[in-house]
Amino acid sequence: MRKHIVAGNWKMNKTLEESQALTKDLLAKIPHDSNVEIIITPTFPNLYPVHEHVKSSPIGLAAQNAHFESNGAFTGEVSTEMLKSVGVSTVIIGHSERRSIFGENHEMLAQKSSKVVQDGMQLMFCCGEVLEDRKAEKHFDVVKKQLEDSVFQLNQKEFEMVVLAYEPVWAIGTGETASPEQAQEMHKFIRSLLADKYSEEIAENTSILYGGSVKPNNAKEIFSQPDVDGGLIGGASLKADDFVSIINAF
Ligand code: G2H
Repeated sequence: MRKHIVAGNWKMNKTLEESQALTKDLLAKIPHDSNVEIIITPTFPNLYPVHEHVKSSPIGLAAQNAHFESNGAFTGEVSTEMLKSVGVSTVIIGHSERRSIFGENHEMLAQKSSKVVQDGMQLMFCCGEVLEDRKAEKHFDVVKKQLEDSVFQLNQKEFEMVVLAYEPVWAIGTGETASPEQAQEMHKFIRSLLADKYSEEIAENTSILYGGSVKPNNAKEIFSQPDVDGGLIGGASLKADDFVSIINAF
């Protein structure tokens, strides 16, 4: 049985005080007996303070990025070892904002993916097409290539540490959501790629999350699709009530 996961991607939001306040609010409101894996992703400086709040709770901690080297002259970067030392167990790699704003290419994403899983962390790998690709009906090809050129470089054992997130770029922070049918169609396609590349077992066991303007009022419909195993939530993860109602949509 694959895991249901709801992950909040806080992006570049929340000061120390605000991060702690949101965490406390979440701890008071989340279901403590849920079968949904709940993850939050504060900014780097706020990971450890938030870890202090969530360490004995059902909330797991993720980082929004990591470098592929362990240490050295890489000004501004953070390694997986450092992240683990402050209580982080999951790393998001390949978010479209990292690709488009910070120029992360397939090669870097492949290196980062390897580093994360080789350090024993859960890798949350994002993929998704831009609007032009969808209009040109190239969205399946684009997503396939994104996976093949990076995260599919992992071997079968390493891939057991992977969670995928399909995030159509045209739906990110825009208020536009893929329809439940569009999400299901892509998730099913991704699962078929996993079966071809790895095995039926990997395909069956890998959680595939949907991301892109998931809100309390559309989460239930999206999560009800058979190949949608949860969500990567941006804007709506910044308010405890919204995030908790998305968790409760399962
Ligand atoms: C997509 C998503 C979270 P939002 O980036 O990764 O953000 O829910 O704000 O569209």
